Amino acid sequence: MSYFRKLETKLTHLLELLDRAERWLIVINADPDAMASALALKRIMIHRVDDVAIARVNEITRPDNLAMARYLRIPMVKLTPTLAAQFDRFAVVDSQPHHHPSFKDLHFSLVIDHHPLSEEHPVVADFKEIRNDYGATSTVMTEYLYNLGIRPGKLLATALQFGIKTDTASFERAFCDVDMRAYRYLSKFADHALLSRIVRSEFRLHWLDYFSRAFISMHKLGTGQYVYVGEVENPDILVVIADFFMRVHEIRWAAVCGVYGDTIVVILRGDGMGRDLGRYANLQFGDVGSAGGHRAMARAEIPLSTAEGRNVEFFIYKRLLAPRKRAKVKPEAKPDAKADAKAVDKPDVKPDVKPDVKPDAEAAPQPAQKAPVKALPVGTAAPPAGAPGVSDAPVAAVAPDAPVVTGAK
Ligand SMILES: [Mn+2]
Repeated sequence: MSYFRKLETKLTHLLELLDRAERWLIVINADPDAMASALALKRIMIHRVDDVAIARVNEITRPDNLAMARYLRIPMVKLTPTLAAQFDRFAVVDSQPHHHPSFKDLHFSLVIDHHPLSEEHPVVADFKEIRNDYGATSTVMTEYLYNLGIRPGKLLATALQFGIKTDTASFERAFCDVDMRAYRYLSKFADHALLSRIVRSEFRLHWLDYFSRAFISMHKLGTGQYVYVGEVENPDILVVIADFFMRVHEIRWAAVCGVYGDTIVVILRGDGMGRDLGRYANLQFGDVGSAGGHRAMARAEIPLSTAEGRNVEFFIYKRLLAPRKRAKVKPEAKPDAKADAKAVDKPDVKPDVKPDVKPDAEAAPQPAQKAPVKALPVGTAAPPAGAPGVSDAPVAAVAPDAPVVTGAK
């Protein structure tokens, strides 16, 4: 039985490119699919070239990605010009040369990816394989290993499984038949306990400060919950908390609010079946900031000055409760200002991933008019800056593998 397509010609071309006198550097924007694909390519190259190493252009901060790198012993160094100067040839997997500014200075001889090709940035390389129809580059790499007769070791097989699992969101996102076949094939060699250990590395210790703040400032809003976290060093933690609340059976949707610098950020997550959160966000906040998104995930960003010194927790709570009609929304409201919030919020979201918005004629928002306005419990005001959990560390840019909280203590 053959699991995969026959790749003889393709792989002959690949092997012809590998010269025993040359040193190769595999460059990645490290996420699970990229790390696994790099590991597989390294395995293919290792006895065929003088040396091969993996370099990443980003910091890894997501706990599951850190766990993957640690438990699967993925050897990686940070890409620097000094490092690059020590290599003769460059490969990039799970990305294309125009995807990251750090790739720009390198000439890539090999590109293997599954993101859509861009007309503006055609990929030029001695060897290229762009499988837009595949859910993961790890699938392509599994086909290569299979065709080359290389049986993946335990760590490599586990890495490739995690790459496929992540990029297809455990086969809940777009995937094709061969992704599934590759996953099944790899499961013969992978370590299942190790995989679940990685999958279950979901949180980081210093995030728990934010969780404890969230748990003491929960306010029921109909079938949902409004949660106030206070000042955050990175708004991505709000996404982590909102996703966490969506795992609670009784909670149909959650609005998680925090203050990031001089901006109030509200992250909304829902089960996709109830209210349209993108429209809700726009109705409640479109007049004072940028607000919008999809049915199940939305975001609002409001200048802190809008609260005019009022208690931010209560200010947002009242806004979430207020019945609003579309007519009241000012025309300058930007409904889709953050429609691509997903690209910021979610890990591993690639250009080929379609938003999970389902057309729904009954998408009319249902502002929570009926929920009674309750006085907020005492002691739920925003913790002052410098309070436990509010790090003084400089705020780092959002890492490509967001959601993350960087500048960890
Ligand atoms: Mn990928």
